[in-house]
Amino acid sequence: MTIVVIITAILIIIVASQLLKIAELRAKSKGELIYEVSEKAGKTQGTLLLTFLFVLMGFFFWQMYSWYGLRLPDSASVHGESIDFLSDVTYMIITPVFILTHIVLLWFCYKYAYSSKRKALFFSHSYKLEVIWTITPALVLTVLILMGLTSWNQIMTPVPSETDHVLIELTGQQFTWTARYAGDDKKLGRSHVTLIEGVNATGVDAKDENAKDDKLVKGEFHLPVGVPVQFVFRSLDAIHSAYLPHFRAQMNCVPGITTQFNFTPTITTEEMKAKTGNEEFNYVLLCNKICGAAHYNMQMDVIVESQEDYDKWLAEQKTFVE
Ligand SMILES: [Cu+2]
Repeated sequence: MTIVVIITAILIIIVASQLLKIAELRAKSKGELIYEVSEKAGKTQGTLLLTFLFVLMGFFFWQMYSWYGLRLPDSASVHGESIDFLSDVTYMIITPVFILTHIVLLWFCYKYAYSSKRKALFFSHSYKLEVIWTITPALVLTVLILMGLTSWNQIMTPVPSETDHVLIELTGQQFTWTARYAGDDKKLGRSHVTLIEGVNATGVDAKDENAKDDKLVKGEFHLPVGVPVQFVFRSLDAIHSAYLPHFRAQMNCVPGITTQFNFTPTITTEEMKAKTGNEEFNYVLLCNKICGAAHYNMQMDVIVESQEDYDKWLAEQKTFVE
């Protein structure tokens, strides 16, 4: 069947090109100039491009209007505000540029469509113009990239160990997440894939002193509001990506190495429910790397709550070694 379709397509192309040749020969024999663009053809193309401008702009504004409400709610982390600010600034710059350049591009196609009454201006180059359109985007991009790098450095610097913080390891595997809390010693015990056995699904070394008070959690994990959370990421199989959209955080989980990220939650789950007017609202940890058949279902709920509620919840969780 596939071969028949391919052969048919090839035959159609051959027939079309032969028909075109016949038309050219016919025109030539009548003394017509075959490669000359007629004024009518130019006008038609110009009108089509102008129509496309209206369709494009119509669709652009329509999607801005109808999909605006689908954006994420306000950032629920400290650094997320600077990411949102960067995103807003970028959109404020590129949106007018997009609209203006497309209006000019497509309007000119219509306005200056070929006319035998007009001669095109020969214009080889202008240093002044070249300098303007090189320097302007370069300056804008430099400012945007410098702003981005500053935010990136703030975000990626690990929380200093002397600062009061929560240390959590997130391990991804097809198709589930496991969270491990460092416990009272604030240190995660050693872990290795070769130690995976039975309930020890992430390969924590039970003999390591630091592992004794570690707590493994599935399904949902809790965070105290206003306290920096240092995350360490691992993967047991494919590459996964820990994505916490409401906190504007994402980091790849790569087998064989650990990666890290930290953020400070600013809004509790209850406050966010009130803010969004959605009683069902829940922060989520998702996998954002297509890692296999059940990738879409690889998620964990995140509960942000007061320090007291968090302490109470954590106390109820069992330590790794009992
Ligand atoms: Cu995954």
